[in-house]
Amino acid sequence: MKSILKTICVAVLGLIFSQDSYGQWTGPKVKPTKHTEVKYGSLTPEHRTDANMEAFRNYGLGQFIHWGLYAIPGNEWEGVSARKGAAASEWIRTWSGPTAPKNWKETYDNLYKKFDPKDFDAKQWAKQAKDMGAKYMIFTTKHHDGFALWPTKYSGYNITKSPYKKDIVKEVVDAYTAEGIDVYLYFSILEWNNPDYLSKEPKTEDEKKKYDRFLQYTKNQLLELLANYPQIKGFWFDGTWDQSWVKAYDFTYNLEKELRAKHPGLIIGSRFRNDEHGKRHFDSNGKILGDYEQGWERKLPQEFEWLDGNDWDAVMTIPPNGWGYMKDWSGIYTKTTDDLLDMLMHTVSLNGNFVLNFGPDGQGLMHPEEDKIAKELGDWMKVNGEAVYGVRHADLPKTKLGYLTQKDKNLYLTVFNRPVNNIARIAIPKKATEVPVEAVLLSNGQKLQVKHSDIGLDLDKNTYYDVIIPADFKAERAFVIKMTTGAPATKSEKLMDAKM
Ligand code: JFZ
Repeated sequence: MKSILKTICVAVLGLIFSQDSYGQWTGPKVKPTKHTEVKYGSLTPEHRTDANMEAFRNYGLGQFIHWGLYAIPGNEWEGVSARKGAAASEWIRTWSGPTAPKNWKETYDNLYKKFDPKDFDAKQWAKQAKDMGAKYMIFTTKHHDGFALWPTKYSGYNITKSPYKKDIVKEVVDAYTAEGIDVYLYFSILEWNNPDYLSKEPKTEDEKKKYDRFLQYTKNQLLELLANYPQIKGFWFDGTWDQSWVKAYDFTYNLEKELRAKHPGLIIGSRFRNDEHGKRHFDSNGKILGDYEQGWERKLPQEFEWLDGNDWDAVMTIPPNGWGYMKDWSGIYTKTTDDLLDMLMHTVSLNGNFVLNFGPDGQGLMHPEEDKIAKELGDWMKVNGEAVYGVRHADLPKTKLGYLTQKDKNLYLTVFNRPVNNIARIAIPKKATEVPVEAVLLSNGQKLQVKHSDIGLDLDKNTYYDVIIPADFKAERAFVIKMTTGAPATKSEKLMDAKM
């Protein structure tokens, strides 16, 4: 019986996630063929060109921080791991099954009485992020557990009730802003323990009354965040998939309007709200809702075309899943600095921002492995950041060697797969008017030889430029070849196509 129930649950969850959340982004998006009337569509143009949005486009690398009560258990309780009982470390409140501690939810909901991070130093975090090369950061003001890290007037379940008492959101916003890092606030609509919250569409009078109260509370909190922290650049919304929220499209449309009016230039991703037909992220005509695509979570698009010209961010965990602190990193694959650099370059080469998540512990310290990765990424970015910041997708054939990015007349090849013959061969369309003419290694400034190799493959639309990597050049990680482009000095031969 139990196993049948489990199978049904898994199947239902699978359906929900495959259709609504995952399936939609793991391949090319199919644009609707017939036009649908949409009244509650996007409130902003598809490609905003204001200064804030241009800054967003140029960030390249960001930092996500998931911090809240879940940092105290760190994915375990009294020596028992929650790995088999909860979906992720920040979801530990949902721990169920044979490994779950007795009265666990009650224990969790009382953790705030112990939240007293003695080592928390927002300035230290901000300095680390700066050294890593992050240009923006996203901070969890309130996750699904509903606990607010700022002294909100609209709920008693907030930081002032903890022994720590002080406004953590303010400390974070101030410290990062002082380092020149733009701040975005993560905000979960969904709340697990709010008696006014419900996940299905409110039907009865009582449900409607409660949910209306919940909507008002959400609005109050958001306006409060804007009033308290006017420096923020945007919101990163989450927990917006429940039917209650989906059906409240009239309210959410007006709320977005109000937030934007209160805070000109505000950036909001596609996860905030849906149209009146229940379409999330993209409206019924396939038009993006909000300023950038916010669905690339622990996954990356394979093809540039899939993005349809939209701005986007990819948010990534170091462990396979788990955004909040996890004490124990053993027995799971945790991404290496090289893995993350590959994902970073993959992302920026397709015009996205790569946002790496950190989950500090209950005292406010990063996991030692996170410290190590931040340092290694920073060391790499100091040398190669030019290939990451302010660059665009290069409209050239893909290369197996790594990733191409471009800024004006500079073309960057970040080499992950160094060829055994040390010849980095770049395919350029024969008709191109700009081709690589000069090349240097970003790591040491060494000038590299560039040769035109018109290899003449039948029916090939490309010609080739070879950059010679010095055989004695040693690289511990991916390295960047910076090329300057100019008019081709030699023409590509027009060869006769073979007759068959
Ligand atoms: C959500 C949260 O539930 C999670 O705890 C974390 O904060 C993460 C950043 O966001 O998780 C999601 C949300 C959406 C999808 C997957 C995980 N999705 O659409 O595929």
